[in-house]
Amino acid sequence: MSEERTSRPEWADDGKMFATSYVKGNDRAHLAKENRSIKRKERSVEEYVAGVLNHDRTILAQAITLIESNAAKHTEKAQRILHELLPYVGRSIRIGITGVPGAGKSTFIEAFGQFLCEKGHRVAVLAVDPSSSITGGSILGDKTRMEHLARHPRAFIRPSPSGGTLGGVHRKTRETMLLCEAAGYDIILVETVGVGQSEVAVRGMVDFFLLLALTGAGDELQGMKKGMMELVDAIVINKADGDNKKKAEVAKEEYNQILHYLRHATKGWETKAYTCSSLYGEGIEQIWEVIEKFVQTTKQSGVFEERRREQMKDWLHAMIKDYLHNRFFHHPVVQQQLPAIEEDVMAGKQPVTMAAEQLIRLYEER
Ligand SMILES: Nc1nc2c(ncn2[C@@H]2O[C@H](COP(=O)(O)OP(=O)(O)OP(=O)(O)O)[C@@H](O)[C@H]2O)c(=O)[nH]1
Ligand SMILES: [Mg+2]
Repeated sequence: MSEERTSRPEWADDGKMFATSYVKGNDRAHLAKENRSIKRKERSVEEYVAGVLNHDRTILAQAITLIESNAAKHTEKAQRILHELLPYVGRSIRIGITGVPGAGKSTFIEAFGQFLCEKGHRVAVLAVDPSSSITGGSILGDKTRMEHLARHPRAFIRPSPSGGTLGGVHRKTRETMLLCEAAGYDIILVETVGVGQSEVAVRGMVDFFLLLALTGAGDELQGMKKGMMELVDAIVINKADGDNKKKAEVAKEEYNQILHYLRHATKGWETKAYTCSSLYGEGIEQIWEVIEKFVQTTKQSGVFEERRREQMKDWLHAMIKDYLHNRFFHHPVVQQQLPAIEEDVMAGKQPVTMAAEQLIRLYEER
């Protein structure tokens, strides 16, 4: 065999959904095929925009791939697409879901997502998984856990973008969210695993933030940071079924007692605890009622709009910081001088502030 290299098959969407690969055969045949595939994928900005607005899931997925690409050529095109779609974004309820590994996030989203689809909503599920930016990530496990939802014609599931910095992952998720809205998804669910940094980021991109918790709350409550509870709009004790049902009710009361003394995440909204069983679909409807009430209340008070406006401003600032950070650390002068200055600082030969100022001056003078 002349070619042993393997690559992903054409039909593997953006190459993240399937773990399949094939061995290239006859050289010329595969070259022709690749050319065709590139041509096929090289859509114009207009084609992407029209496709997304027409709810074409294949084109939506391809547009997201452009957003996720780190190639300058793709970024530029993606930004033009986003610009065209701006008038069509924002008409959704954005819901963040967090919880420790095993809390049942995927199971909850499977049940909640199906419930919403059956009510006539169109649901997009996105994930912010900080680990996937390091390990490359895989939604394979989640795809099987969200088996039914993944097949639902009104649902769209997209794994966490892999590769790049945490800031990059957040930007991509936000922009993907906007694309999904333009494609008619009126409920956006953003899942994140509970590890601090990402929760703050997800709070910054959603309207309603939900924490899935477990019983055995005694320990968990102790370990759970007050900061976390002040970040969310509802705490849902999951797995309230079987032997666990009573314990879940007790945990709910305990949480409510503590919540009473904490600051609420959203002005004019009291964060409370609830129970549900994602596995058996119990309590799912009530959670939707809570969210509807939240949207109604905050829209009436203006808090809903105000938060979204603030989020846009924060996003802008975060982007600028990210950009400057990258420019600075990739600058040849900084790269050349930094090691020595680091050494000086670590050896106590130079105060940190002075060292920082010196480096920044070098960078600005370049
Ligand atoms: N009894 C019961 N089990 C549940 C419930 N929800 C989830 N589980 C189980 O808990 C385990 C973990 O659920 P997942 O949905 O994978 O949890 P997760 O939070 O997505 O976990 P990570 O993706 O690892 O962060 C699975 O074995 C589920 O079947 C529930 O309501 N009741
Ligand atoms: Mg999961």
